[in-house]
Amino acid sequence: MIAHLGDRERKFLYPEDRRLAFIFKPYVWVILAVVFIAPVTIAWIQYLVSGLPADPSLNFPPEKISGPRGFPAWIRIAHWANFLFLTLIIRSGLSILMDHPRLYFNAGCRLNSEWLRFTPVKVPKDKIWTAKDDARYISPVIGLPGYRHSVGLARNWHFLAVPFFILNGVIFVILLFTTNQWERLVPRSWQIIPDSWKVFVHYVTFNFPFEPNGFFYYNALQQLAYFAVIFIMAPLAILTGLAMSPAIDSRFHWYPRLFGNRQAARSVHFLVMIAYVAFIIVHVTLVVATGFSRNMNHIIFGTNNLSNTGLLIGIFIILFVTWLCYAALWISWHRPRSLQRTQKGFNETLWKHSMNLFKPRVHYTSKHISPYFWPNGNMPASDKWKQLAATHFKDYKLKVGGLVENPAEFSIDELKAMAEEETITLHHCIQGWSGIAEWKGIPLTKIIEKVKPLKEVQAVAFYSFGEGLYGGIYYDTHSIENCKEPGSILAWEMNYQPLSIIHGAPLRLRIENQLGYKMVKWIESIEFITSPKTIGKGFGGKNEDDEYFDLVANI
Ligand SMILES: Nc1nc2c(c(=O)[nH]1)N[C@H]1C(S)=C(S)[C@@H](COP(=O)(O)O)O[C@H]1N2
Ligand SMILES: [Mo]
Repeated sequence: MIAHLGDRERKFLYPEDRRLAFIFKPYVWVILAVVFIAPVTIAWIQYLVSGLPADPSLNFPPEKISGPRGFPAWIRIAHWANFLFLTLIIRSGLSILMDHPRLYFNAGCRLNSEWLRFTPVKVPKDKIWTAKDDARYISPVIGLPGYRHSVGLARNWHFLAVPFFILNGVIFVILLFTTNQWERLVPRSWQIIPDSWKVFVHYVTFNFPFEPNGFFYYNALQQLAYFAVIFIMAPLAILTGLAMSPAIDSRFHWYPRLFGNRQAARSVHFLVMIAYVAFIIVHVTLVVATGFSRNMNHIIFGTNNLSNTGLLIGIFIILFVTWLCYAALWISWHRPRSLQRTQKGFNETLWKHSMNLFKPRVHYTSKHISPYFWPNGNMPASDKWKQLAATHFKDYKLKVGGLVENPAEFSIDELKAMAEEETITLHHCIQGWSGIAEWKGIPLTKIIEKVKPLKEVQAVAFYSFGEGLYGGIYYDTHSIENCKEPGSILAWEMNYQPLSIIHGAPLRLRIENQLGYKMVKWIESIEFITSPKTIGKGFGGKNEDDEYFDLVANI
């Protein structure tokens, strides 16, 4: 799939070290034991001591059951649409996950505090280890689009599929409650809990319970599982997903805290994915084991008979979705720009009429500052920058030009004399990590007032001394409105210390309602422009150009 790319890209996407790992913190093993082994053990003890509990399904012979019979077309369509969207969402989610293959419960991603890592690598202490170095490879058979550091493409798929997944779910739930179909899914008495336990004891002791015909009703555990998938897991997946967005954190600061913080939300988002995968495995196994042909007729034709046609069509649908997965992979690597633009087409409009109507604000205090802050990006290698760094940037001048009335150059001392603003914010890296830091620097509005951009200026480009991942000067652009937001500063200070070399000395950008890749480090110059289309490859920044990062950078 990536054979047509350049050497440099291929080496990065398909590295020699492609190992994955699953390394839990010891306490996680204890929790896993309690959550999984304990119920099974208790069920076995109950079985051995007092025998098999009565099967609750036998209390409800089908002729006594009122309520829906069979599955109308809208349920069958929603079921298979959901299959497609979940496939896209889970596979692209795995690619996103591998770009920062560690899961935490603390907002700052403290070193060695991850409860689970998918990489065999321990962060080395004796050299700079950036978040990009840390990204892992995942096979394109499992991830979409797979390989290593394909987070940009993966997010495009994720955010393209999510609105459709939600729409499908909303239509499904509305129809569920405007018909009598909800009666089959929604438990109406707490009796469901002890009944589910009894069914569970049957399953785990390999005494298969009486199998109700799903056309009429489900057994208690099955009902509970379907209920949880629709009314607990799906909402939780959506809500934790939203909690990771910089646009939401900077506007509704209370929101990510519902889950603890951004990283806890990310961990829960992952756990919901695991629950989905576990559900799918059990669901498919039982569909196969309990009358495959009949079950497939239920969900394909809405009929209740033993013909094999439903099964054949079901297999055809599964093959078709597999083919779509392959097509998605091909599009990712051969038509990445169409993908990037389609995603933008949907989500920019959605965002414009929702999130962007609210004002972003800055909210953290010094007690939230993270002890560790992952670094990212390639350090500048030019002699010019090295010479400036050697003399602590005393000869450095920030060049500001482009479409302005008064092009100007400023030394750091001159900037410091003009104005300063301090912020404490949560940094949202697209790769998944975050960190809270204090920043101090000059508000961009002050520079804008000094140089007086011309009327036609819509955007501002920030150029770095450093290069992008695949070479060429690192740059990014912002709308002029975003540059005027409170907290939009060129920072020379981080956590009350002069900005360190690795975090972007002498100056770096902070624009807080955006993802981290928009915050150019090691800034050499600023240019006022009419449109981002006029520079680089025209997509708004180095990462958007070369790594297909989101064109809507605040999701
Ligand atoms: N010049 C330059 N600036 C850059 C990058 C880069 O690669 N080069 N990476 C960006 C990304 S992806 C992130 S997440 C932040 C990381 O900032 P930090 O290194 O201070 O954590 O810097 C941004 N600025
Ligand atoms: Mo990033």
